[in-house]
Amino acid sequence: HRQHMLTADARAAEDDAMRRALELAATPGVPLGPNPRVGCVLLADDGGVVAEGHHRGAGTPHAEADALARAGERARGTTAVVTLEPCNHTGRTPPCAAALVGAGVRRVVVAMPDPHAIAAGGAQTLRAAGVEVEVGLRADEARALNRVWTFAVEHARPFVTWKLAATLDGRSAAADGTSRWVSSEAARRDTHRLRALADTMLVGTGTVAVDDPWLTVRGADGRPLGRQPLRAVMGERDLPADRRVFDDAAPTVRLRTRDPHVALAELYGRERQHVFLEGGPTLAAAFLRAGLVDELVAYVAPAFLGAGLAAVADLGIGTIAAALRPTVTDVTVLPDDPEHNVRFTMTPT
Ligand code: AOF
Ligand code: ZN
Repeated sequence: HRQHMLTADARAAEDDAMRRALELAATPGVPLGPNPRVGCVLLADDGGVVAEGHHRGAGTPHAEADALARAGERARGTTAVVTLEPCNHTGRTPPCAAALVGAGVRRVVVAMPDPHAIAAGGAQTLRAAGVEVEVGLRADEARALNRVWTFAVEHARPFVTWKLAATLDGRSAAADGTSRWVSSEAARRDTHRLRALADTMLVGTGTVAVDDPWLTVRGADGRPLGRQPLRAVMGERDLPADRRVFDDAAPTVRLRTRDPHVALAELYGRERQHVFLEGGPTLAAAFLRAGLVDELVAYVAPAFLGAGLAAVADLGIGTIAAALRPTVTDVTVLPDDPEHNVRFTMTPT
């Protein structure tokens, strides 16, 4: 297909529109998952904005459909600038590629291709209908915007964040099993902020038996806040029904397996995309050994126990050269924390 020669002005207008579409996609309040965040801007020939749209969560119109509805007849002859390749499938809503063709859109500029096999193929459908398509404008920003969704779809499993809290000697609980106050209040607040970004809390049966955590997202007053992530308890051992994870503050599933691959496959089947792994040491070691930790968040408290439970169980490492050394992407001394806890954010290498 012959592409129009774009003038420098037209190119600049499309780039501005893509920046705006990324901004629209990130509109606060749009629920995270299972759908990606997507934005769309329709441009007239003179570079003026005809309409804007964005996606507002699973089951609601896609960004393109939202923009087309706002534009009405004025969509004819426009250039659609979209952060994700228009979908080609009938899912919870009709296919956007066909809608763009039907509305008479002349050109489509896309940031990133759709990694979702069932939805992909929109660019091809558009080209076959005579619409010009360009893919790749600000692709990195679009991927970053939907970092977790993109990862989950590309790997057909949820992204896994392992969170640990430990003393300077790497202990997560004292010899008597008490672990509540290893990290500071500031660190625990920060943990709740991160929990709220995930859609699943994952722990082993051991943690439920011993620590009896709620695994809910709570505010400063200790009350559960807003949308609660799914609680998943992995392992074969039976648990007493009176454990806190079985209360009605949030849904809970049992994953009766010891294999992290199997557990993640089951969670992906339930449209889970971001697992927050919160313990204990056996489960953490199993995920690390399986290469199924994608991000590590470690809260380190300036305290010593000298005995007690290690943050992670045996990894089969016998010599210093074999140490696991994740890449540190951020180190923060938690602000306003009289206990000076430090948060490391890391990615495995
Ligand atoms: C969205 N919003 O703006 C675009 C999406 O079954 P559905 O209708 O919920 O479709 C979900 C898929 O559609 C999604 O995973 C992605 O591949 C594609 N495009 N999805 O939720 C949008 N453009
Ligand atoms: Zn769509």
